[in-house]
Amino acid sequence: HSVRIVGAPTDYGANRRGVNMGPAAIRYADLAATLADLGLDVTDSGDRSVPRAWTDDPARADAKYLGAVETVCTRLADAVSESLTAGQTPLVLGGDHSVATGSVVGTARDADVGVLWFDAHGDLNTPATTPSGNVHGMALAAALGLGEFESTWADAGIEPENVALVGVRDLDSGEREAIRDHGVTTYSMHDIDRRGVTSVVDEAIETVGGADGVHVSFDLDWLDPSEAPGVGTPVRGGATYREAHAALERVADAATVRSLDLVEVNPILDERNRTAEMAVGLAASALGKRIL
Ligand code: DIR
Ligand code: MN
Ligand code: MN
Ligand code: MN
Repeated sequence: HSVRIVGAPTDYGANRRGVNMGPAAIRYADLAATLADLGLDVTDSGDRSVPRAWTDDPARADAKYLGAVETVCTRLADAVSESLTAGQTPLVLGGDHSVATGSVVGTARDADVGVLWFDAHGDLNTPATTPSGNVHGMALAAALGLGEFESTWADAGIEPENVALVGVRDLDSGEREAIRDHGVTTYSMHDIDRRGVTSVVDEAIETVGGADGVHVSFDLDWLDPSEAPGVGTPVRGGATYREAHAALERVADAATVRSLDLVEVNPILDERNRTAEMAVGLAASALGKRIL
């Protein structure tokens, strides 16, 4: 089994500078060696180039740096698709979560895929509903072609019934409406409390389908901030270390992981790179590491 690391060092989708250093931090946490120890054949394709947009032009308060985000996503979609054509599972390192629109577009090209979105947040805002103007809070809406994203990404090939949000605990009112209106399967932390994470993940996998496998988009802020402090928008009450590993071990067992994002690691906000180290351990679980 082969894996291709694909860096996407951008922070245009987030209000916190520093998340663009996420790919470097995750590499320094020994990603490649850790995966090679599992017997995986690992290639690192380096980082996608990111435009140098020091000013947002044309400035849009309701979708900051949208042009730069779309450029990165277009490049990333091609890199993800090329990796799959070469028989290598793309492992995308963010960068803020806006890059996931590119990952989903690339992985769903000429394929039937389900999407599992592990996040404290819904990432279902559009420019019309966003409270922040940050495009990382719109990444899933963009991949679904909702609102004004109909004109950019509507042909991504992902429908709401192919998507499950897992473990959300901070939704904006426009996101609740999007979930209701489009029927996006959503499991909150409350569901995980009641049913246990493996039962929730099993159901999510069944729900999203995907004859060609699932795309796993993993925002490190899904974890509790006590486990993963190096993120821009921490929310209390997140997954424990063990819940996160159990979730991804279950994904590795019960689904085919076609592609994987690890996003929102911000080394400036981190403690001695522990959030990047967490990301590396979780990548190993998602790609087949077993305790025995
Ligand atoms: C918030 C935060 N819902 C927004 N979203 C984040 O700005 O749209 N997503 N942080 O990961
Ligand atoms: Mn996110
Ligand atoms: Mn998030
Ligand atoms: Mn498709």
